[in-house]
This record gives sequence, structure tokens and C-alpha cells, in this order.
Amino acid sequence: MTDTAHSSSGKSTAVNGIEFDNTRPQERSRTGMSADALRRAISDHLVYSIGRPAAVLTSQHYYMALSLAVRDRMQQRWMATTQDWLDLSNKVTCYLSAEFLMGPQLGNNLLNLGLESEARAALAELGQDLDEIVACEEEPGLGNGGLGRLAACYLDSLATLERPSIGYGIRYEFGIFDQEIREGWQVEKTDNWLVSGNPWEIDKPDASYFVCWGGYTEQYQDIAGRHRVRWIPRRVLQGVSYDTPVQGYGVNTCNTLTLWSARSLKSFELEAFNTGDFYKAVEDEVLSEKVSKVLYPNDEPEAGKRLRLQQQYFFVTCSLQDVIRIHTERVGLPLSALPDKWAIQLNDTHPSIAVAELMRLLIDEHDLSWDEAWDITVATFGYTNHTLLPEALETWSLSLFGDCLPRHLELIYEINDRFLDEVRAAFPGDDDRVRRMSLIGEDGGKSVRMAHLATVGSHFVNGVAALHSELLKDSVLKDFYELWPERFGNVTNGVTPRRFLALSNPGLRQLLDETIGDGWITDLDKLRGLESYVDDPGFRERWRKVKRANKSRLAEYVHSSTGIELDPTWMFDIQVKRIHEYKRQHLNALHIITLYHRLKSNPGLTIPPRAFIFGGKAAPGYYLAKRIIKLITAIGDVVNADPDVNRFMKVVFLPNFNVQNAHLIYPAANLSEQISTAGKEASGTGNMKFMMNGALTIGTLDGANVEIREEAGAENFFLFGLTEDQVESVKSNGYRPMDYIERDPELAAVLELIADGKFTHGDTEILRPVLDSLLHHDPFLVLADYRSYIDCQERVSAAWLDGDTWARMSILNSARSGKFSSDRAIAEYCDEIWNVSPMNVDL
Ligand code: 26Q
Repeated sequence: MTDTAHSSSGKSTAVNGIEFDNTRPQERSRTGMSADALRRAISDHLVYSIGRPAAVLTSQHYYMALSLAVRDRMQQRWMATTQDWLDLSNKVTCYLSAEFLMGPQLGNNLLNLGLESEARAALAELGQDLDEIVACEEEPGLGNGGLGRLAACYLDSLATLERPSIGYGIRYEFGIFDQEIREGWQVEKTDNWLVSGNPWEIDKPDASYFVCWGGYTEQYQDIAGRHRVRWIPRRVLQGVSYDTPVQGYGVNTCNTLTLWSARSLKSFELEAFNTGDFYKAVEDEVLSEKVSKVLYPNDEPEAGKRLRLQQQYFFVTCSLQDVIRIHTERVGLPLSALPDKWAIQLNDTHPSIAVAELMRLLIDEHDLSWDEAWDITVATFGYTNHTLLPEALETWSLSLFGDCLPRHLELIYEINDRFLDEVRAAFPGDDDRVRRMSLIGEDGGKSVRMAHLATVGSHFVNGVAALHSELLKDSVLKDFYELWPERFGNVTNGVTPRRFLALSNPGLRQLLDETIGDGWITDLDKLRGLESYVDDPGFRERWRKVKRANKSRLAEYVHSSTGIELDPTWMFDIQVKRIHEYKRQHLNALHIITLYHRLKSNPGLTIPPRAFIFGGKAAPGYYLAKRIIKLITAIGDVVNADPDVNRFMKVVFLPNFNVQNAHLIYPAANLSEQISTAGKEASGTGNMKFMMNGALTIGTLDGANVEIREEAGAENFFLFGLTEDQVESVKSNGYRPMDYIERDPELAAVLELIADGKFTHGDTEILRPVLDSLLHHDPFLVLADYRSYIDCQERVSAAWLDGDTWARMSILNSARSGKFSSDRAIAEYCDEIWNVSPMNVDL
């Protein structure tokens, strides 16, 4: 029995000697939602968690104390959510992703809990400013870009839509590198995001799993006389979980992000592992904490392949073991019911080893038959593809794969044999098709094709924008579509309006709230209500004022981080995204040089002034991407210093584009650059963030641009460039860049300026690789789209001159961006793929 004692004040209770705060819920230091309770909570944490005397407290300490106080306020919701889905046997989504680019947590959690003004007031009483404290956060940059940020947006929507879910990933000690720009070049710095501590995570050392690696397999007969296989690893390590709460907006639902961290085993811990011959074969004290050390950049050629495979297997096996443990031990269901209780989504092929791993766990560790195991596997997994670029489709050489994961290679052979029998039965005599569809590629040395494994092992495959999903069925997965047309579909990406509107654009948020009410924040289609105000001059004026203020805010940031001064009355023309040839930042650069050239050769010329703003990281080993950064900064150096032109244009490369500064960038844009070669950008999500915040798009018919244009109306979108069909036909007829140069003297002059070293102090070598790529090996047809782009930019400038028309188009873009909420996307996943329904959490 509990021993309960009331303290004399009547305000606390002791149970088993532990003191509980008995004040009214609104007032409790741990849970109270009033400004006063929050103030007391911060003070408590400053003493009991931070432990520093008042005299030495810094903003960082206040950040920690407030964050812990906020986490306390999620704790009950978090535990209640987990308890409810264990009790109520709701179906749960598991989002397996090698990347979760969560961004700063404090501001977002305050928003979702409805605690912003309370936190501001509480800090004010303590002499602190909320914005300054929020800015102290070192964001967890555990992703490269779009795919990782998408995973984070989806967690926000899952929680807000009250869908039980777990995100599973890797707790990289070092996330995406920090980018500095020195003398115009990118310099990479280690991202040490954990140095000052992470107040959001709770480590759960009791939730840990063994991870085997390397070695060989043995066949044996079990006591029932059945033929079995066991894996004798060369090494074993351990994955321990760190959980972070994911609070839904305006609801009690608080889901979990579980990130795995690698730990080497101490020899005494291996005893738990000591079955049969196992122990002998395992090296003692294998060191392997390096597995979760660092996030790999995409577009990185070959380097560190083995470790990357180990990372993927590491987080996948920990996650699947966790699911099976919860399913069998906590919920108490048989494994045959796995697909009724869990929907596991593969975020690209990075976690696709899960198909073989679930088979191994079910067959080798849980004694299921092949057929039972296979039915469960296919019914449980779904696969989202994020790329059509053939060079980005993951493969692993057979020798590497077999050396690291010998048992999985056997299982993949068996999956493949059975699968190819199915192909032969459906397409008798079509040997070429069998070769094309095999899980094992034969071209250029044998390899395991992870996209094929993911497709064969999932009951549903989707692309991330309508065009992309169509192209998938027509290109890289065509044969699979012909075999299983019913397994293919589309879910167009979305982004969370909480972070990318409400949190990052407070000015617009207030205007929206006052104009159409605050329902838009969870039902973004409500923005349509703005359409009735487009012709209201008063409203248009307020709209423009908000944009102007956001531009001043960004200009300040630009000034502090680059020293460049921008005039907020100019058009802000922005391209932020990873630097890649297919995204064509160099096409944008050619436009800037074109304007420069026009101004220099026609002294009387005036043009509507623009600030060209770029941001984005290049993979450290992506040579040409780094030269493209140099091209942009070099143009900036010349343009910004030249009084003939800097009255009309400035060029900025903002260092270290990340989620935190993205909050300042999207709301300040007038023009959003979405200029990838048609057919190359699977979806894009930055395009959606810009649109919501009222930027107009200049773009090709690529990825989600197609749908953005459909929603906005063609008249509110600046379209240029070849279509995907045309791109293919130019290529098949042999793309000859010189043809475009010969026909276009202006283009020739622009390239000439680069070649002559105009932007590089006469040095003709630095930017030669960029020119060489444009002229001799450019799969992305930059010069083929040049004229169309330049002409389109003329239309942009003309539209900008009429401020009223521009404001009208800006409002309409925002008003019609509802489709691009991640709430819509997640509802589609839940209804059409996962069969996961809302679960109301009562406290
Ligand atoms: C692969 C192997 C080794 C190391 C790294 C990688 C790797 C890591 C990350 C490969 C790719 C990525 C990320 C891809 C990505 O972000 N794709 C983008 O996904 C977005 C969300 O669907 C889309 O909007 C973009 O169009 C797509 O480019």
C-alpha cells in the first residue's frame, strides 16, 4: 500500500516518500499552463536542473530551463498518448527514415502547446526576452534537405491529426555540416549540436537492442527437426534509444521520435547473447560507437559506403526489434497480427534493408514459416520513392553486402527466386524483363538493387508529386507497375503550416487571424477565404506591409551574416535548396550576369531593382556544386561593388541555410526560384513554403510545381522551359549546347564574361569547370532553357512594376496553397495506405 501524507501547507503530497505538488493543475510548477506557473517552473529548473547561481546565468541557461519546463508540460500528454495506443489496440504508423530534419524545437513546442504568450510573459518577469532565448537553440540538423524535412513535417501532422505514430531514425552525433563561406568558397565545419546538451530527448537505456554485423551463417536442425539458419556475426553492438516528444497542435496527442545511438558492448553484456556457439565467434569488446557518429551528405561519391550500410541496418534492426517487442510483449498480440497493428513506411530506400530484416526476425528468431513471414512483411511495409535520377538509386555491391550482412543476402536471393518465378509466370519467355526486374543487378559488377527490394517487399509504392508518380510508373519502376498496377499511387508532398506559416511569419499569422479567423492553422484550405479580399485596397495594403516587414527582418539578418545591405523595397528573388546541377542555380546565375551585361552595355538603362538571394549546401565531395557556389559569390563581389549596377541589383549568398534561418527566408520572398530541369525534381517542398508565404513562383513544369501552378492558376505563375517530354526528345536527338550559343548573342556574351575572368579578377581557370559542364557535359540542359528563362524573367519584372497586380497575385498564391499542407498529405497516407485512424487522447 502507498503511504500518503499531507504536508502542513496542504499543497504537496508524499507517496512512498516522493513529494507531489497538489496545487490546482493550472498552477503546478511541472504542468501549470499559466504564465505564473511557467515562471516558477523556469526558476525551479534554473536551480534544480541547471544549478547555477543567479549571477552567472546566461541566455543559454534560460533556454535550457524554459525548454525543460516546456518538456515537462508535454510529459503527461506524451505518456497518455503512448499508454492509449498500447491499451486501445489502435493501428500505429512507424515512419522509418535515415533523416529527421526537425529544426529548432522550443518555438514550435510553445506554439503547439498554446504557450507562446505565457512563455513571453514568464520570461519578461525574469528580465529575459523570449525571442532572444529561442534563438539560443542549436538545431538538430539530422538531415540533408527535402527528404529529412518532409519526415519532420509529417511527424507534426501525424500528431496534430491525432494519429498514433513513431518516427524511427538515427541520433547522429554530428548532423549536416555547418557551412561557412570564405573568400567565396564553401568551408565545412563539424556540427556539434549536442555540446551544450539537448533538453528535448530522454534516453531510455532499458530500450536497447543488439545489432549483429559481418560473419557467416550456419545451417542446423532445430529440436523439431526443422531446417534452420543461424547467423554467426563477426561483431555485435548495441543500439540505445533516445526519445523526443512530438506535440500536436491544439491537441493532447504527443507522439514519439525514437532515435538510435550506437554503443559498444562490454564483455559482461555479451553473456545475454550466449547461445550455442555464438559467444565464441563474437569478438570481445567490439568498438562501434562510430556507427551513429555522423550523417552522410547525399551526392557523396562512394566514400564510406560500408559505414553507411551499417547505419542503415543499425537503425532498421533496432526499430523492427522495438516494434516486435511492443507488439508481442506490451500489446500481447501474435506476430500474424503485425500488419493490423503497424504500418511501416520506408522513407526512400535508405531503410529498405527492413524487408530482409523483418523476414530474418520472423523466420530465424520467431520461428515463422517463409510464407507466413512474407505475407506479414508485404502487408506491413509501404515504400515512398523520392528520386528518378538513376545515379541516386541505391545499390550495394554483392561482395560488400555479403560481407556485412551474410544472412540478409541469402534471404534476398530467396526473395528474388520466388519473385522472378512470379515474373516468369506473368510474362512467359520474357527473359529480358526478368533480368531488368531482378533484385540483383548485373551491370558493372553484381549489386543489390534496393529500390527493387523495397518495391517487392511493400504492398504500396508512391511517388511524391503527381508528375513524379507518373514518371515512376513510366521509367524506373515501369516493369513493376506492369506486374502490379494496383500497388502504385501518388501522395503529393506537403509542409506543416504550423512551422512554416504560424511560427515563422507572425505578421501574416496575425493578419490571417484577423481576416479569416484562426481555423487555417489546422485546415489550410480555409486560406481560400482570402480570395474575397484580393480587390480590397485596405487589405492589400496590410498584406504588403507584412511582406515589407519580413523583408526588413531578413535584410537585417543578411547584413549581420554577410555585411551586405539590402533595400527592403526591392524585389527579393530567392533560391534556397541544396546546390545541385539539376536544380540549376547556375541558370539563375546566368540571368544575373545577363542583367549585369545589359546595364554595363547600356548606361542609360534602368530595371526594377532586385536582390538575388541564394542559400544551400553543396555535398563536400561534389566538385561542380562547390564551383557553382563560387560562381555566385564571385558575381556578387563584382555586382555589389559596382556603382553602375548596384543601384539595380545585389547578389547575396547566405551561408549555412538551415531550418532556423529558413524561418526568416521564406516569409521575405517575393519571387521563388523553382527552376530544375523538368523531370528531375521529384517534388520540391521549398516551393510550397514560398507559396504559402505569398511568393510568386518562376518555375518549370517539374515536381510539385505542376500542381502549384494548377492551384494558383496559370496566370499567377511564371512558367518557362522545356517540358519533361521535350527534355527527353532534345536529349535523344543529341543535345548540342553550341547551337543555342550560336543563335543567341546575348548568351554568348554572358558566357564570354565568365570565360574572360570578369568575376574572378582575370583568372580564367576558377570557373572553367562550370563552363565546361554547360558546354560539354550537361545532362540538365541549362543552355536549352536559357532564353525561355530570361524572357520569363522579363515578364516577372514587368509584373513587379505594378504593385497592385503583384499584391493580388501574391494573395492568391497564399489563398490557394491549402493543398500543400502536410495535413492533407498525411490524411491521404493514413486513409489510403496505412489505414490509421485518429485516436483522441484524454488526460
Ligand atoms: C544516399 C546514400 C548514401 C548517402 C546519402 C544518401 C542520400 C541521403 C539523402 C540520398 C538522398 C538523400 C535525400 C534526398 C532528398 O532529399 N530528396 C528530395 O526529397 C524531397 C521530399 O520528397 C523532394 O521534395 C525532393 O524533390 C527530393 O529531391
